[in-house]
Amino acid sequence: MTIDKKFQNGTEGNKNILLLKFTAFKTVLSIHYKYCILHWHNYIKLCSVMLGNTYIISDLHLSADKPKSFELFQNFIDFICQDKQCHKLYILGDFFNYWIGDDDLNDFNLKVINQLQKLKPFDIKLYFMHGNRDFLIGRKFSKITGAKILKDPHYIEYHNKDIILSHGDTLCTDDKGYQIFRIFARAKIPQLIYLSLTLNYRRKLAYKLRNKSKNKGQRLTIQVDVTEKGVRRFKSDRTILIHGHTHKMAIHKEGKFVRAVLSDWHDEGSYILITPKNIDLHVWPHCQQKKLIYTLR
Ligand SMILES: [Mn+2]
Repeated sequence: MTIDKKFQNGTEGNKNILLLKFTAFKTVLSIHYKYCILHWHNYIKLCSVMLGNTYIISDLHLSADKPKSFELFQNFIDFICQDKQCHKLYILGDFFNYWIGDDDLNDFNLKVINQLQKLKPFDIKLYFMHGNRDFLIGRKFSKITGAKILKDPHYIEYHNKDIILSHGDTLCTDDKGYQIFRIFARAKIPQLIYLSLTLNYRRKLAYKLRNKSKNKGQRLTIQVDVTEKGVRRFKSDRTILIHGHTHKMAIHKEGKFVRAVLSDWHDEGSYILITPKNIDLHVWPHCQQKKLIYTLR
């Protein structure tokens, strides 16, 4: 009898422990579920950054007359395709040296598009932001490459920080002539008028503009930089601003506010790698002396 009672008490106790474990598990599951329902937007955003490696590049200025930049880009695409953790690539504008419309599918542009198409089989999502040279990239390009076109600025949640992505041209507020041109060039009606011109005529116009900016090039790289006024609205202890445009690769720190600037791509380029643990700025191609330039976190 006594043994039976003990045995019964034992199974009763086990049952209670099991019940307790089940209740605890149910509570955790319900809190998790409620969090997902209430904050699903943030939750997905947070998970998406924390799940793998995110690469950010800018200002490649790809064009048929600069084979070196294309070669660097081609090698970079192969490199990120080999990274099994890579799940996102962000291109922050001025990817092409000029883009006169999605209907300009010349041999060089198709070659670049082919490189971007290599990402899909590796499940690498592609995000694209307009620069001041390729703001006419539109739906057709997006459809062919699978790139999602982002608004400038774009926010990514990262641990307890916000990563802000921007091309960087809007931060250069002292470049007043360009800021006025930007408002005009980004308006729908001027764009529709320009895109209604023949491809040949648009090519001629682009050629003229390119020659003009080549002559101004030296002056622009020295004098145009972001201003305090341009950056002020993004400044906070919990933000990391990442941009290109000025081509002045650096990491600027002001208290806890960080501004990372990507270089352009000529003889070498640069990229930012966001992993679940770190944010690093690298030169590309990798070389022993400049293996890792900065770590943000
Ligand atoms: Mn630019």
